[in-house]
Amino acid sequence: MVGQEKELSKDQRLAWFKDAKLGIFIHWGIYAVNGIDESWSFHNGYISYDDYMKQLDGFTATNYNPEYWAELIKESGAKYTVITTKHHDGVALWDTKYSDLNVVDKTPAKRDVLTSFVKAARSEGLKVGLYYSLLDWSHPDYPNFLRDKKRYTDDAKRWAKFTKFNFGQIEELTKFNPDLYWFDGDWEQSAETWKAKEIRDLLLEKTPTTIINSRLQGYGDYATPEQGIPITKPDSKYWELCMTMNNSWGYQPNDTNYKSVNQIIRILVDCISMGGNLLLDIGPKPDGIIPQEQIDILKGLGRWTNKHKSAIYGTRAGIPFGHFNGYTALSKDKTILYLYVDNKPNGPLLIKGLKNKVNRAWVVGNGTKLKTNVVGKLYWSDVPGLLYIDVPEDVQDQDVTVIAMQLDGEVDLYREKGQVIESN
Ligand code: JFZ
Repeated sequence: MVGQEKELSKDQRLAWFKDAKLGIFIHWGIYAVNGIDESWSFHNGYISYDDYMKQLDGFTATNYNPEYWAELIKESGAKYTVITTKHHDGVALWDTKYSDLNVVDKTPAKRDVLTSFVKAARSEGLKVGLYYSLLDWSHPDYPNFLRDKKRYTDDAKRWAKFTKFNFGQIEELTKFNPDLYWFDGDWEQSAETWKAKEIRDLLLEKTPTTIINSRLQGYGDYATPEQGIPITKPDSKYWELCMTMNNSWGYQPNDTNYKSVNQIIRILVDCISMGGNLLLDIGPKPDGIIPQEQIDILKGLGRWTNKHKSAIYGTRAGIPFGHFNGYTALSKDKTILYLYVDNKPNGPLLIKGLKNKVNRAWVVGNGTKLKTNVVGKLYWSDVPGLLYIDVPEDVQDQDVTVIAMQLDGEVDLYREKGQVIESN
């Protein structure tokens, strides 16, 4: 880079990500044809490789409508979307010139289904992330094939051939100028073997604003706890929880174990309260239709996110547990405290240990002003009183009610054990 053009700082690159809170992940591939585990089903021997690859013939994309996908994702309230450009099975969704194992050459879809989605998502104002599996269990020069069958163990020449191929495909993806790269499968090789640093340098050279998930053997930008919701706030300043709607990443009609809209909203709030993002997955059918259950969840989420925008986007992690019996978040400037009420209150809400004066409290997405009432404040003690807020039934949300409190300044908490009156 030229002298005066300084490299963007990590904070600058990740600013949109920190504010985004919700993304939609898409696992679309030939595994949707039989409705089986993406790639792992042949790797683990639940189906032979040849039978797995027969699914190529069923990937039609007949009803694929990328504009509708993008619209729906936008409607959910997501600010970004991440799509599988190539899973561990090596089947590319774009017209790669480095292998004919792609949906253009090998499936009845006969077209690049990635470019049109990237375009549609961008027209909806969504940031676009590309998922790419570093490992490729189909490539003739990749060492690992089946769980119990390797192609080779030590062969620098073959590995060099694979590396060339891998960099070739990655370079093709850079042409999309992705806002985010979501790598996967890094665990099978070391950073040195993947040339992880060179990959990172290449991506940032081509797209200086881009960001990279954690699965690049230490060369990523943010943490990705998978499936499990963290219990305490992750150490990483930037993190994202990726999660399925049922128990599968790809389309599996037998898997009806969907989380409810209410549960997903509460998981989103959980992430927000710890300063992270939720990347929620959908798995479209081989013809491009998004299953109705998934559409319903996206729309249900959209109802809530649209109503509560100010308490979602751009917020920061809330106050420590103990002050309020539930999730909280703060506005960027830390002067508005948001309370997420995910159960029916059985009396007024209680906030303890808040030193600030509350200038105004209201119901987000509804505007109703609420009365606050401080009791038990002793004039001679530093310990704040008990702050009560009544939330009338008619202003409560069907899923999670959000209360905003404008404080008289940056949030200031009493974190001591209390004033000792008598010692013994
Ligand atoms: C990976 C893939 O293998 C899987 O098929 C899916 O695409 C998912 C999003 O990512 O699975 C992983 C990767 C990492 C962990 C768990 C599952 N992990 O770090 O716990």
